[in-house]
Amino acid sequence: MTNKKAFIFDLDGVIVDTAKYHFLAWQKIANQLNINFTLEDNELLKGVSRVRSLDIILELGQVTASQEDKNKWLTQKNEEYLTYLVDMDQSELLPDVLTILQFLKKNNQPIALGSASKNARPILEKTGILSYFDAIVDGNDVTNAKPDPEVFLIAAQQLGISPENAIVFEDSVAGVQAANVAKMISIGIGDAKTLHEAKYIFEDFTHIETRFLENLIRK
Ligand code: B16
Ligand code: MG
Repeated sequence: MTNKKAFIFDLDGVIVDTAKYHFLAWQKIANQLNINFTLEDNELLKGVSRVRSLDIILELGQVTASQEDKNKWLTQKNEEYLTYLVDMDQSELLPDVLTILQFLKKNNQPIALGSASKNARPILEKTGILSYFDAIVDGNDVTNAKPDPEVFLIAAQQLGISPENAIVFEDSVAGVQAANVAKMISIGIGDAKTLHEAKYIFEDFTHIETRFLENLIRK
């Protein structure tokens, strides 16, 4: 196999399940503000930037706030979130993530991260997979959030691969839409109903066979 494709991975919900930690950290802020914030509400925040996440929570509670207060809560939320990352290690990788990364590396395929998170690097380091990534594009590098394709376009560009030859693994609807807008091959990881706009959908990486990846590379 000599063809090269860009394989771009989202982080939260694809590589690790950090949504549970985001939830606990946001819930602390919501409690402080007397806003009822449930696990179901947390679904609205997947793939969404930190700033937009706070706005969604404030909208849920019909709370208006000054920019100063918002900044304070954003800092507080991140400090709380970071406490959950302290003990993170390779055991937090979602099933078969490592197998897929190893397969792609063995086949000389360029790999990038395309995430909204500003905490992406420490998470890749702690889970021991940083060295697999040829490019890392995260919330620190983009101005437009998904469904804008910016994060994936920059990732493909950094890998030196054209968008049509890029493959994106995503767990959020906005992320799948961003990949589609970029004219990349979108692969939804998660619920088929929710991610129906994706070109291919798998419940998780354990359902992706080597043959499927080989075909993607050959195309
Ligand atoms: P941070 P992804 C996203 O990551 C999360 O899904 C989303 O819930 C979070 O608000 C966002 O990162 C920002 O994260 O506060 O760490 O900068 O799914 O795009 O990898
Ligand atoms: Mg995600």
